[in-house]
Amino acid sequence: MASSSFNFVHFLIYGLCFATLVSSSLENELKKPETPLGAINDAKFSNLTQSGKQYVGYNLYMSFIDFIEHCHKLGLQPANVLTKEENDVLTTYLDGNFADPKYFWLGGADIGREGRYYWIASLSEFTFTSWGPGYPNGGRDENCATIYGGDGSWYDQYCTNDGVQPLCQTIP
Ligand SMILES: *[C@@H]1O[C@H](CO)[C@@H](O)[C@H](O)[C@H]1NC(C)=O
Ligand SMILES: [Ca+2]
Repeated sequence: MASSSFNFVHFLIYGLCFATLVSSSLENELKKPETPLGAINDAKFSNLTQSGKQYVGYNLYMSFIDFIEHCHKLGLQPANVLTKEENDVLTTYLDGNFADPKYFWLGGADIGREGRYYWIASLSEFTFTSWGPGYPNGGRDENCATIYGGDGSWYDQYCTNDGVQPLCQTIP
């Protein structure tokens, strides 16, 4: 009698310890420190634009939705290009620091409103553009914008294409 209640008390104590261990390791899992800004893959940043932001591209390949979340998780924004000066800074950076084919996602899409591209981070419509001749031309099939780092021209692309590199920016 004494022995079985002793065992029961042990059972309770072990159970409580186990539950505490599990819950504290779950808590550690949730409290993972945030990744420092852009700090993966030895990321190198572009020069500053006049508006005070820097672009950062990665030698990774992913779909548009994964790209948007990639930048967001790093505390950055998907890249937007608001002026010719920004496109020039960006193109110099991409051309000088990445190997071909260097197609990068821009943070813009015409999902939901065919033909009207907007920047994901601000929801504002494209004003400056640098579309390649004849682009965008993919209609309702191609709804996400890319930039070719070799010359700074833009192309619409299938948003699900997972062979495009992510391009983020610091928040100016
Ligand atoms: C910064 O600008 C200079 C002058 O245009 C250029 O030579 C250099 O490659 C740029 N640096 C980066 C990281 O793009
Ligand atoms: Ca489209």
